[in-house]
Amino acid sequence: MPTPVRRNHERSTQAYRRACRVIPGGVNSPARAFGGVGGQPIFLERGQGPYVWDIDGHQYIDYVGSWGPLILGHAAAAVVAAIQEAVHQGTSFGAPTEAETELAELICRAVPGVEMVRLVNSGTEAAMSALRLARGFTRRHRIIKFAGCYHGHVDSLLVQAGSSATTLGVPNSPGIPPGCTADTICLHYNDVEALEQAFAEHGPTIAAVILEPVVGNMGVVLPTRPFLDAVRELTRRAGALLIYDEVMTGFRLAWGGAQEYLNRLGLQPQDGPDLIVLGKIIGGGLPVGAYGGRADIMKHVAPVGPVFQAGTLSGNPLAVASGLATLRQLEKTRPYEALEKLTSQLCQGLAALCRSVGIAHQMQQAGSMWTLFFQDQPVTDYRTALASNTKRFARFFWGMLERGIYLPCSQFEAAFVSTAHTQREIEATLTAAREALQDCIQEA
Ligand code: KE4
Repeated sequence: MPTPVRRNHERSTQAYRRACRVIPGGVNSPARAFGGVGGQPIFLERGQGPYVWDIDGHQYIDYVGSWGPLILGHAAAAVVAAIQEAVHQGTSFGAPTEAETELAELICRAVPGVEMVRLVNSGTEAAMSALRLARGFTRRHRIIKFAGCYHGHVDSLLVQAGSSATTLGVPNSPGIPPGCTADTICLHYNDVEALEQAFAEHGPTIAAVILEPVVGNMGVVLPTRPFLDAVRELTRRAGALLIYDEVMTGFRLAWGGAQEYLNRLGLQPQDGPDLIVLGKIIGGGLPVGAYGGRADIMKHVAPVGPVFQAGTLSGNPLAVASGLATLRQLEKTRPYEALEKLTSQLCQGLAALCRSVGIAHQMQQAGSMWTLFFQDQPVTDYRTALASNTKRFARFFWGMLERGIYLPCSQFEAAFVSTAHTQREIEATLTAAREALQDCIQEA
């Protein structure tokens, strides 16, 4: 099989060396550091539709989409126009604007269970604020999270991947005092028994359970119905709050996010979460996060209530204009069925190619999110995710990159299809994958 002429990444190499002198690891987020695939990150300089170009002039079909925000593709006309119009009015005032209310109203209209919402600047800030609100509202301290779910770099959530037993959190980063994680219980996703045990032991002290309702951060993993039923029933019974972290899935899986998507699959319990965390797509590529939910809970947030949270640039007009333009386009076009269909074509094609060369694989998809796990068992939690052949993933990643396909640089991430991707990009991706998978066999 022809292996591609290795692309020249000379300018990226120079840029990386220069960046490393002044930025830790040369990147402003470790997710971009290529740690999971080896080598050095390539530096990008332009995006248009489903494509990005690196500083050595190479073009790629992009399945990262800035890690989820760019559901409309790069430099979508409506988004660019909205930002251009807004920027001439000024970038930020530190005062309320009507556009923020319009974005909040749209989110309340779209996301089931959101009666009020507060805009912030990132998914991390939204998750951190939602946890503080849950603790303030319930006057309890304990939080339950699940290994493999990521909610941003919140001190209290950076805990070891728990064993199946109820493991009180141990920080998994220096700089986090043990006290920050002492009230965090880390369980395995889809593990109903461990959840029941945790509530049996700690129920009256649990403020909230937070989870990704469809996981993207260990690769794409779907919940089971019994798991979501247990999460909802146990929190309700114990007087704890249920928080859906939809930073990745909000406006990604459906107009109503994961709740609507899971409902269609018969996986969403009748009663939804009490609070929802949002980010990524609601900023359309500019920094916007949000948390919202029941009005009686949200009214505990300052200045109405005692739970403090603030932010200089929260809801700034530029980011809100970008988010509003994105969501209005999604509301108008409702591209979700078409997105899922195109993504299924890609996923089925990749799975067929793996079968044709005899590579163990698990193709896991939710809407326009997908992960090709290199292993032979379904991935249902962090333990099974970690059983994947990450060396083979790295080989596949580089084989695809050299053939002009830009995938997330980790086996434990979701890839994304945008509304800018067409049949053409899917076919080109499958052509590249046919050769890249052959390389994987030779390198096994
Ligand atoms: P940010 O603070 O990065 O905006 O959002 C944190 C966050 C919260 N919740 C979920 C479900 C998320 O996926 C994220 C961020 N996702 C990662 C990618 N898996 C962002 C990439 C990065 O950290 O650079």
